[in-house]
Amino acid sequence: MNYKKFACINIIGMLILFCGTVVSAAISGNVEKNGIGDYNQVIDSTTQAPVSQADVALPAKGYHTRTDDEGRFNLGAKIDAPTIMSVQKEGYKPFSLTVDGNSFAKPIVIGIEKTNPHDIIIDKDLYHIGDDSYSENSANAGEFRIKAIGPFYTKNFKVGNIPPNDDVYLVIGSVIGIDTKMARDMGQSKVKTTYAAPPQIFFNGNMIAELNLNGDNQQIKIPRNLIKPDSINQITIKSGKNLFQSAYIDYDDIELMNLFIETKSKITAY
Ligand SMILES: [Ca+2]
Repeated sequence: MNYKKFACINIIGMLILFCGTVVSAAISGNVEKNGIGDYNQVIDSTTQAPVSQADVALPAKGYHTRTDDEGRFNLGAKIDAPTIMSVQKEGYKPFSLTVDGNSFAKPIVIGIEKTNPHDIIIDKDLYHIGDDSYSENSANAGEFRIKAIGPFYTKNFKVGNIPPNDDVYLVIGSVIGIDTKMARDMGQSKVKTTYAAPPQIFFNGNMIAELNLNGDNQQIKIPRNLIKPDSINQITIKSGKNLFQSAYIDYDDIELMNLFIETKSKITAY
């Protein structure tokens, strides 16, 4: 059962390091529990038991499969450029991971986590935000398959009664295609001559963060005073503009998937 002793990879460690200096909101770390096994498998990150009948998909490629009784799955689709893979199972937090051709050189084990009572799943679909006009060198442009919904995404969702002392985070499962200067400097975008302003995240009309990098599981702390309990709240994500195009407005084309709200109890020191 060696495969269960999988290594933890901190996918966004670098991200936090770089984002921390530029966004106004706190982005906290979250360790993705992935590793290498004997076959591709989805497990419960707490119990390590296999998760059967989980939906595994590459939405941009229109590819879907399900895990078997042992949580195993095969990806029958060829991955030649980074794309978003999702794993969905009732009762679990929606999971996504940016994968490329090397991701499945060896089988991977994906740990998914049960939802907490106060978690709110806002959206589990994949969206392309922008204007469908982008450079072939854009970060992950090769994988844009779905049509843009326009330069912004917005969604209303119900918030219940969140425990008053909990910290509340907006989690963006995966985002690809951001062509900021930082994404270029980090090697995520190959666009040499231009870059774009970062996408902006609004909560009930207030900007709470800017996204400078592509990556998985980006967590944005939502100031509690912006949250309207027992009422409808709104999240909006606006694509950044190409800062080197003045003749017309060119929005940065990005794709994102899995938006949810996570609450965490503050750790009390005694
Ligand atoms: Ca564009």
